[in-house]
Amino acid sequence: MNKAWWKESVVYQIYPRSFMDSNGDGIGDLQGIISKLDYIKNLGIDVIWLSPVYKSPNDDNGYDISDYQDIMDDFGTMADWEQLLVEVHERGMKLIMDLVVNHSSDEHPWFLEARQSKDSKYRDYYIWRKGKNGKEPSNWYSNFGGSAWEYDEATDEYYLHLFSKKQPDLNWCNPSLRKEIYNMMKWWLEKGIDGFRMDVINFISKPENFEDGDLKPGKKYASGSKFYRNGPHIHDYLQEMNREVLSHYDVMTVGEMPGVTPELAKLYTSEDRKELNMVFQFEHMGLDNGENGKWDLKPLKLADLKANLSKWQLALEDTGWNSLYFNNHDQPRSVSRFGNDKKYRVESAKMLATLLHMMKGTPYVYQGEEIGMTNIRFDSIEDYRDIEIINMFKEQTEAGIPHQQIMESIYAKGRDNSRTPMQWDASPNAGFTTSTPWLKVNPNYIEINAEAEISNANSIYHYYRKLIQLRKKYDVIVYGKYELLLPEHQEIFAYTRTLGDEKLLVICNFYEGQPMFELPEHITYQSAELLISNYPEKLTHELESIQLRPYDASVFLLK
Ligand code: TEU
Ligand code: CA
Repeated sequence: MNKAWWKESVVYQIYPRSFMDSNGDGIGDLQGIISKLDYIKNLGIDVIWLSPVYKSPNDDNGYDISDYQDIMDDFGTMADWEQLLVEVHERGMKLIMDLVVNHSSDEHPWFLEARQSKDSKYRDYYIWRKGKNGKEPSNWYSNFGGSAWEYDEATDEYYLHLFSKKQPDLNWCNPSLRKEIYNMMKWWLEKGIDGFRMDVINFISKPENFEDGDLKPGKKYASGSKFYRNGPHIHDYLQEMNREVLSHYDVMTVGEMPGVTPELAKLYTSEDRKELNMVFQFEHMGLDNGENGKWDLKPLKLADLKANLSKWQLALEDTGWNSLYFNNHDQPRSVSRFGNDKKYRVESAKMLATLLHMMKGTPYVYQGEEIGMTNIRFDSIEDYRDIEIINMFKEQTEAGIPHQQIMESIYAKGRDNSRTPMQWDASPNAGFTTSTPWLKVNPNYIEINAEAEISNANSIYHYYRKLIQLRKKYDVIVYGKYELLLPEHQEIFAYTRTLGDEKLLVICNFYEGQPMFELPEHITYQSAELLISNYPEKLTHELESIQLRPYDASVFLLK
C-alpha cells in the first residue's frame, strides 16, 4: 500500500456560517475562522475542509453558487480568504475547498444567460428538455421535494434540478462546460489550496434520455437516483478532470457519493485509475432510515453497523481508500443519533470517536463533534433554516402527517441539528456572535462549550486530541489490516488492526449495558499496553475476560 499524506491526515470540516462570527452580524465568517485556527491546530488537525464560501444567494447555504471565483459578502472578501490560506499553511495545516459542480445557482451568469434564449451559448451548460404529455420530462423528484424539473415559460422548456429549483444541474455532456470547470479548479489550485471535497460528484453524468422512475403508490414523483447516480460517463469525466487538472498538483480529493457501493468505490479510488483519492459513502448513514427514507425513523441495529463498516474496511483493504465519518453538515449529531446525549454523553461520544478513529481510512471531524455537541429541538418550525427541513415540513403537512410526527423526524434527522452555532464558551450565544445568530444556539452551550472542554483534562476534546496523537504515533492505525471480532455480539463492536508484529485491539461497548468481553482464542499476545480508554480508572484485569462499563471504549497495543 503506497503511503500518502492524505492517508495519514485527520480532517476538520468547517461549516463557515456557524463557526465564528467576527463582525457582529450573526453569521460566521472568514476572519472568525482565522481567529480559531490555533484551536483547530491544537486539536492535532492536519487538513481543513471548508464548506462553500463562494458568492451565493444562500438558498442552500452556499451549495448554490453564483460566482465560483469570488467570496460571499456574508463571509468577507477574497483578501480575507487569502489571509486564511496563509495562516492555515503557516500552522502546518492544509486547506481543501468544496467543489460544487453538479449544479450552480440559478443566479449564476451562465444560467441567467441560458434561460434568456435557446440560442444562448450557455444554453447547453444546463439540462433543458421539452415537457412530455403536458407534464415534466420525467417523474423524478428533487432531493428537496417536488419535481426535479422546473418549467421555464420564456423558452417553453423545463430545466433539471436534483436539488432546489435555484440549483439547476450543469450539463457535463458539454465539453465547453467541463473546460470552464477545469479552468476554475486550476484558478483555485494556483492560489495554493491543497485539494477538493466534491459535492455529489457521482451525480454529474446524466443519461441522454430521461426515463421515469418507479412510482410508489399514491406518490406523484419517483426517485431518479438509479439513473443519475454513477451515470454512464462518470469515470470518463473524473479521469479527464484528473488528467487536465488534479494530476498537476499534490492534492487530496474526496468525492461525496450518495449511493456509492464498495465495488464502485474501488473504481473511483484505486490509485491506478487516477480518479479520486477517497469517497464519502452513505450506507452507514442510511441504516436508521425506514423504507421511506431518512424521515421514516428506524432504530439503528449494531449488527447492521458492524456488518456495514466491516464490509467497507475489507472491500478497500488493498484497493482504494476509506473516508471515516459519523458527522457532517447534512447529518444529525452522532452522540444524539448513535450514542446517548443524556446520562452518558461524554462516554458515548468518546466511544463513537474511538470506534471510528481506530479504523483504516482518513477520519473527518465535523465542527463541534470534538466537544460533544448534540442535536437541537426547536419548538417551532419557524426557528429552522434548512431548505430541506422547510420543504419537508410543508410537503408532509400538506400530506396530512401529524405535526408531532413531522417534528420528531426533524428532531432526529434534520440537517440544522449540525448547523447550530459552534459553542465556544458560556457567554451569550456561546461566544459565537455578539448579535442575533442566523440560527439559534443550542441552549446547552452553558455546559457544553470549547472553553469548558479545554480546561477539563478528561473532556471529549482532549480525548479526540489523544486519538489523533495515537494515529501519528502508530502506523498500525493508519495501515494495519482490519479484522472484526465477535461478529454476532449484539452490544460489543470489537476489532483488531494488524501490521507486522503489532496488533491493535479495539473494544467498544455500544450501549449502556455491562456485557462481558471475552477475548477470542485466536488473538494471542505476549504483552498488552492500554493506549486509551474513556474511563479514567485503569483496567485492572487480564484481557481474556473484561466486564465492560456503559459505552466502554478501550484500545490496547498487543505485541
Ligand atoms: O449533499 C448531497 C446529499 O446527498 C444531501 O442531499 C444529503 O443526502 C441529504 O442532505 C441528507 O438528507 C450535498 C451537500 O453536502 C448538501 O449540503 C447540499 O444540500 C447538497 O449536496 C446539494 O448541493
Ligand atoms: Ca459575520
